[in-house]
Order: sequence, then structure tokens, then C-alpha cells
Amino acid sequence: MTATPRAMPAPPVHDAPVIDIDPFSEAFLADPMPYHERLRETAAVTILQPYGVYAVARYDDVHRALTDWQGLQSAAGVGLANFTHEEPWRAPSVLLEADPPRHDAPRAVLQRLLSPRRLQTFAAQWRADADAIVDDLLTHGREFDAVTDLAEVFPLRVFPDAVGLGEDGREHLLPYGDFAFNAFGPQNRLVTEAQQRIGPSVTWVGEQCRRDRLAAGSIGAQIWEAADRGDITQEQAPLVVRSLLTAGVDTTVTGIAAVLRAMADRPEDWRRVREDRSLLPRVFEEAVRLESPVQTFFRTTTAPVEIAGVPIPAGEKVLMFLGAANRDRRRWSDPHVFDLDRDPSGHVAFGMGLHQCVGQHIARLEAVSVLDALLDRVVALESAGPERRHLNNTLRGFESLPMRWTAA
Ligand code: HEM
Ligand code: OVM
Repeated sequence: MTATPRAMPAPPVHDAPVIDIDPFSEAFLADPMPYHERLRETAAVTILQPYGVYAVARYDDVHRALTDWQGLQSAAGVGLANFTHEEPWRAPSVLLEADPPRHDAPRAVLQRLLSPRRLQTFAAQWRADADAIVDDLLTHGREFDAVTDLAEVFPLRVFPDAVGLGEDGREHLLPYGDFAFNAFGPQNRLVTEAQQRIGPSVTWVGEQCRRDRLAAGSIGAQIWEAADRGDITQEQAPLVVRSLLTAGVDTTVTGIAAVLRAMADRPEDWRRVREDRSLLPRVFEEAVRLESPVQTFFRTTTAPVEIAGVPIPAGEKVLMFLGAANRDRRRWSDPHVFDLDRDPSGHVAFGMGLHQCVGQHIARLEAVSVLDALLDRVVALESAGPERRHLNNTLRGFESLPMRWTAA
């Protein structure tokens, strides 16, 4: 045995390589997969040259970043802007852009109001609404646009009623959500162009959060009742309603479009699900894994941290590529294939940990309602023309998905 003369040398630390990728460029947003591959394979942690931010794209590292709320905070914003030195475009969300302990009460209120058990009260009505929309769709010829004729129509029919909104002004919801998701990125063309016309939508959404605008018995009204009980403050109540109006529409439109896109041109899977509707939740989960409607979120380091052995100083932005993690071959076999026989649980399309999507049961119930109605009436669903992507700094969605159906 030889004595150790000095302290053991520190284990080698590898600095993150700088990589020239802009995840908010039009080239990236139009076709992210080749960039995801480069990000995953270059190193566990990279530094994105255009913004000087850290990035993780492998499943394990994204999962760890999502669950480490102590080392990686949300209160400095989950977009590129660091709220400690940059003014946010609106008052921060009391859920998404908050850390414990401030996050806890608003989270508990929404989690209870949006629980699967509470949502059961909507199931029959939503199924009837889906039936009516699909029936109407099928009277207009054999072709339709899965985005504009269905994926947008259904959530806009059921969700504003559930929250308790009045009839007027609902056309503001999609542009507002689209803007909010763009605003997590840099001030690129997507943001500056939308900025010109978003003012009236911001004003309208703000007004709908007031208690006197929300129908008795609605989810929105129940958020105000939680404030009356003291579960949350009177100041938090309108912001909790605002979270629903911000995150609750564009996401489900994108999710429903993703599941329809995944099922079109898969006649064997369509037939299987027609015969066994218990497969529906898995169809939805696998489609959101594959498509990852919400592609990215940031965190900010609270102190020096290490991810995969790479040191990151305090106060740095870390970009988590949810979509890349959901297609990491280290975690998923044949990651780019929609596979009804895989277990998609553990995907990070809804995030993971403390901030995991509190609206996911709404998203699931909406998607299952639409699919159920369609499966009852249609024996085959096929693509009927080129799909068009809708570009957004955070959401990966479609502008158009032409489809053709064959009646049951
Ligand atoms: C949080 C995705 C639908 C409301 C999140 C997060 C993701 C996500 C990835 C985590 C954010 C983070 O970790 O920083 C999705 C997807 C959806 C969807 C893919 C549809 C397919 C919805 C719906 C609602 C909603 C329908 C409301 C009705 C929220 C809220 C949060 C959240 C309020 C913040 C939760 C918190 O910070 O505790 N969502 N979402 N989402 N989502 Fe969703
Ligand atoms: C919010 C929120 C939550 C999730 C996503 C989101 C625009 C916003 O609480 O306002 O995206």
C-alpha cells in the first residue's frame, strides 16, 4: 500500500461543448428531429451558441432536470427570459412560474378541480358534443381537415364551457395561447409579428378571469370559491383561471391533431382500437410521446449544479428538450415508430415531478371523446394531402392535416 501524499485528484470534469444550434430558428422548428439527434449525440450537456444557454436532450438528463426543482428553479421563468433581470410580458404564472412553497397552494387547488374523478362529470356531455361534431363533419363529404374541422372545433366547444366563459370572444383563446407559447422563446419573427395584434386578446383573457365573468358551478367559479375558503389568496384566483385559459386550448388542439395524425394511415391499429376501446388511453399516450406537443421548457440554476457530471454555474438557463427525450433510443426501442404494443408510460410530454401537467386529464378526456366518436362512425382514416406545420417557439403543431374517411 502506498500512502496518498496529497488529496486525491478531483474526478475529471468535462465542460459542456458549445454547439451552433438555434432551437427557435425556422429550420429547427420545421424539422427538429435531425437537430435533436445532434444534441443527444454530441454530449449529455451542451451550450447553445446563439443564446449561451445550457441544453439537455437525453431522456435521463431531461427527467433529472424536470424533477430537480431545488437545483433548477421555475420562478425565474421557464422560457429564455430570466425574470431576475428581464421584465416578463405578463405577471408570472402562480403555477408554472413559481417554486415551492408558493407553487403548492395554487397547484393543490387545480389538482383537485381537474382530477379524473371531478372530470367524470364532463364525460357524457363531451362525448355527446364529440358525436355531434363528428356527425356534422361526415355530412360534408368524405374529406376534412383534421386540424381546422375537428382538432380546433372540439376543444373550443367543450373547454370554455367547462371553465365557465361567456359565449363572446372565444376566438381570442387560440391566438392568446399561441402567443404565450411563442413567448417562451426569443424575440424572433414569431413573437414580433404576433405582438402587433395580440393586445386585444390579452385584455380579453384578463377580463374573463374576474369572478363575475365565470358561470356558477364552473371550474372557474370553483377556483374563486377556493379563494373564499382561503385555500389560495384573492390575488391568486384570477391568475389560476388565467393558467387554464393560457395552457388549456392550444395544447389539446395540438394533442388531438397529433393522435389523429398518428392513427391516419395505420389501418391495422385503427381496426384494433375499433374493436378494443380500452386501447384508447395508450393510443393517446403513445401519440403525445411521439409528437411531444410541448417541445421545450427552461429552468434556471439556483446554485452550482452538476448534470451528468457536467458542472453548471448558478443563475444559468437550462433548456430541456422534451421531444428529444421522448425519442431517445437509450430509453425507447424504435423511438420514431408509433407502436401500440409499447408501454409509453414515463414519457415526458407532460413533464415530470412537481410541475407535471395538471391539465393532462382534461387533455386525455378530450382526445378519447373525439376518437371514440370517430371510431364509431369510420372504418378507415387516411391522409388526403400534404400536411402543413404550424410553427411556434414551443408547440409542435399543425396548420392543416387533410384526411379522408370511409364510413362504418
Ligand atoms: C404544465 C404539457 C394540456 C395546464 C405542463 C407541463 C407540460 C405540459 C410539459 C410542464 C411544465 C413544466 O415542467 O415547467 C401539456 C400537453 C398538453 C397539456 C402536452 C396537451 C396534450 C393542458 C391542459 C391544461 C394544462 C388541457 C389546462 C386545462 C397546465 C398547467 C401547468 C401545465 C396549469 C403548470 C403546472 C404546474 O406548474 O404545476 N403542461 N399540457 N395543460 N399544464 Fe399542461
Ligand atoms: C400557465 C401555463 C401553464 C402551462 C403552460 C403554459 C403557455 C402556461 O400557468 O399560465 O404555457
